[in-house]
Amino acid sequence: MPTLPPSVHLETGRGGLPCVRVTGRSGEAEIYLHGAHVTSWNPIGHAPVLWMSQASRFSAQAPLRGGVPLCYPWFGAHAADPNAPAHGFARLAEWSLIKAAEVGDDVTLVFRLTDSEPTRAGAWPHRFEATYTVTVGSRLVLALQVTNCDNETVTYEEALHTYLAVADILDVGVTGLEGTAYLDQLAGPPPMQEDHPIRFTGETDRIYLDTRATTTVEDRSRGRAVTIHKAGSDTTVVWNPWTAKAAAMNDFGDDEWTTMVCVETCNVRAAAIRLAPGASHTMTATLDVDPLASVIPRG
Ligand code: TA6
Repeated sequence: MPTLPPSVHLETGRGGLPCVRVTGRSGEAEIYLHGAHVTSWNPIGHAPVLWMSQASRFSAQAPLRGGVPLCYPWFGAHAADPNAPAHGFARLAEWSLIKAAEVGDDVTLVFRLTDSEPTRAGAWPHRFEATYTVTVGSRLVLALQVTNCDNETVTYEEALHTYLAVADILDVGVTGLEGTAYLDQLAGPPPMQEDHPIRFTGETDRIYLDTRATTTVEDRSRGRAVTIHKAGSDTTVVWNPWTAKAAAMNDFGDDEWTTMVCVETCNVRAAAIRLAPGASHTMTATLDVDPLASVIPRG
C-alpha cells in the first residue's frame, strides 16, 4: 500500500470490502478495491453525480450495482463460455492501489490489475497489465490503460459502464449522438439512426457505433447537465432497464430505474481493441457537471 496523502483513507466499506475514501478540496469520491469500482463522486457544491442501487450487493463474489463498473476484457456475455462472468472479470477482481497523490485541488489514484492463475485458467488465457487512473476533483477523469504482456496479439472489449443519477428519466435528454448509427440490443440488427436527442420511453439498450462524440445528459428536472468527454473510445452505450428489466434484477430496486441512466465510454463489438505484444491502449472518460442553462445552445 503506497503512502496516502491526508485526503485519502483506506477503510473497511460495506460488506467488509476495502474501500478508498477521498475527501479532496474540489471533490469527494469512494472507490472499492473490488473491481476498482468508483461508487460515488461528489464534486464540491453538487449533488452526487453517480447512481448506486440501494439493493447493490457488496460481496467479493458479485459486481457492485451502480457507480462505474469496469468491463474488461469482454462486454456482455462471453462469446464462447456461458460460465464466464458477464462484462468480464475485471469488475470482480481485487485491484491494488499503487499510488495516491494530491495534485493541486485534485486527488489522483492509480489502481492495477494483472493476469493471475485464475484469470489465465478462465476464459482469458492471456498475460496483461491493466492500470486504472482515477482523478477526483471538480471533474472526474477515468483512464483505463491495458498493456498486452503476451507474445501474441490479443483482442479485447472494454467499457466504463457509468451509472449517472438523474431526477426523473422521463425528463432526461441525451445529446451528442444525433445522426450516429446504433445497434439496438433489444431489436437486433441492422443498425438504426435517429437525428434527435435521445429521450426515454421504454427499455433502452443501444451501442452507438464509430463515435468519439462528447455526450451530455440533460437532467431537466434537476436543472443539471453531466457532460462526458472521451478519448480512445469509438463506441458509446446508452442504457436504461425500465420497469421489467429493473424488476428482474435482484440487485436493482424495482422503482429505481427512474433515477438513473447509463452512458458508457467503451470499445465493444467491431470497435474491440487489437493489441500487439507489448503494446498499450488507453481509454479515458472525463465527466463534468454544469447548471443546465449553461449548456443549452442559444437560439
Ligand atoms: O450496458 C448495457 C448492458 O449490457 C445491458 O444489456 C445490461 O445487461 C447492463 O449492461 C447491465 O449488465 P450487468 O451484467 O451489470 O447486469
